[in-house]
Amino acid sequence: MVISEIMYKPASSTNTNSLEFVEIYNSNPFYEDISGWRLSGGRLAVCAVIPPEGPLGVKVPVVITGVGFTLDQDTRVLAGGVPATDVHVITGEKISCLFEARQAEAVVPVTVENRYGSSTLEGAFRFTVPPIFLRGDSNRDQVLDLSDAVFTLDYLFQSGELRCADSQDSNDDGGIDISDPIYSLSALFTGGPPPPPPFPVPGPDPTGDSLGCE
Ligand SMILES: [Ca+2]
Ligand SMILES: [Ca+2]
Ligand SMILES: [Ca+2]
Repeated sequence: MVISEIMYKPASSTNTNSLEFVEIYNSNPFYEDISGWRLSGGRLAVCAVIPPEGPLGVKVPVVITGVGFTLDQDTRVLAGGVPATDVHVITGEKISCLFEARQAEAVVPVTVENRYGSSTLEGAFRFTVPPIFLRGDSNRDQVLDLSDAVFTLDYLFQSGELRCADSQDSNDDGGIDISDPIYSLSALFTGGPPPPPPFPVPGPDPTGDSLGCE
């Protein structure tokens, strides 16, 4: 016996043929009794939220891992009861989304809902007071100068130390690479644009990302 086709939730149509159906093919030269057979839904479970914490006051991009994830239009994600936005089901085991900005520290459960039901992971995500830093100030002496670009180059190419990933992300694109010291050098010496906030005054990162700052 082979299930050769499944039409699940066909697009609505005036055509009377737009029905849900399962096509079963029996290549055996005898009848098969399928009474009592059952197609069951998948199992839905939330396993983890990555990263497990993020700052207050900004939308936080996260990836949720688990099993039984289905389709974007079928999926709702809640962080502490608040619907997440930008929900994309990447695979059956991975969802990306944005948690809405929060104003108070909290540890919240994260829930995924879809056609299989609902699964909640308690204590899945922590909203914390965001770290304060000065963008571009890689060595954390509260000033942006040549030594910061050198510090980041050292980190990238000489196994140098990482003090605050957020501050080393000079161009605020959510990653640390060669473009960051180049951005700082350009701002310092060739009239390039200054680093995005927080600069020139220390503050929290206004754009959520997976970088952190101890
Ligand atoms: Ca510095
Ligand atoms: Ca960067
Ligand atoms: Ca950022």
